[in-house]
Amino acid sequence: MIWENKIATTLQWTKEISNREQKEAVAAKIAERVKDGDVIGVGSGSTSYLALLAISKKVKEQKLNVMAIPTSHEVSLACSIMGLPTSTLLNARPDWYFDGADEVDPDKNLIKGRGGAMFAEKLVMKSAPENYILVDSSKFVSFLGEKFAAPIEVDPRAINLVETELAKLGAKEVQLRMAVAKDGPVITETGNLILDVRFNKITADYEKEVKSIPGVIESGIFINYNLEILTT
Ligand code: ABF
Repeated sequence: MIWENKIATTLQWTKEISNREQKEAVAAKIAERVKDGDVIGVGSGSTSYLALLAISKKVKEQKLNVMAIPTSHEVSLACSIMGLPTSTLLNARPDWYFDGADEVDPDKNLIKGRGGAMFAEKLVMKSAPENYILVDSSKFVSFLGEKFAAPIEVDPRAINLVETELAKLGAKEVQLRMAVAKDGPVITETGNLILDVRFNKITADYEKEVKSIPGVIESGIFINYNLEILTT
């Protein structure tokens, strides 16, 4: 029953995907890269979900032996529903990783974390020798922070300290991310809170300074990662 509900929820969610045609075209491109024996890190979000659908279809049709390393419980569940075996970074190393993004700047730096999974996404991305970021045309910006706030995962005990330190760094706006039902804050899979932070323009220095505040677990600012952007 739980499984049936989850599948129904997932199907409902996929009906609402923005720029779906573009995302499906990029998903098809990444599926072409899959080969027998691959261990693949799997990011979160709707583009990753469509990519996972395309990959699992190819895996079934060609009877390939592929292992996924998911970046969230939701992705683990999606892999399970699609019949893809999963592992973790403790037991396997990804040959390559794919994921979506919220913003991509001209130097291929990213803002990610709308789904709150940026900590696991960074872990898997950093562990993989090849990374592919799948984006539709709406994701390109001239500087990071142009459209989106930067998400920062924070230990709940540090929330006041981090907010004070962010203000010193020049944050324009800091918002505690709330659950969709607005009945409480979003709690990440590792039991932390998320602050969505607006700066005028996000730089590499901000990424380092934010990370150095005690209590910050990780940010959704991805600077200088070894990655390839796949788009339509
Ligand atoms: C995840 O998916 C997040 O890091 C990023 O915020 C988001 C992109 O979502 P979508 O593909 O639905 O636009 O990877």
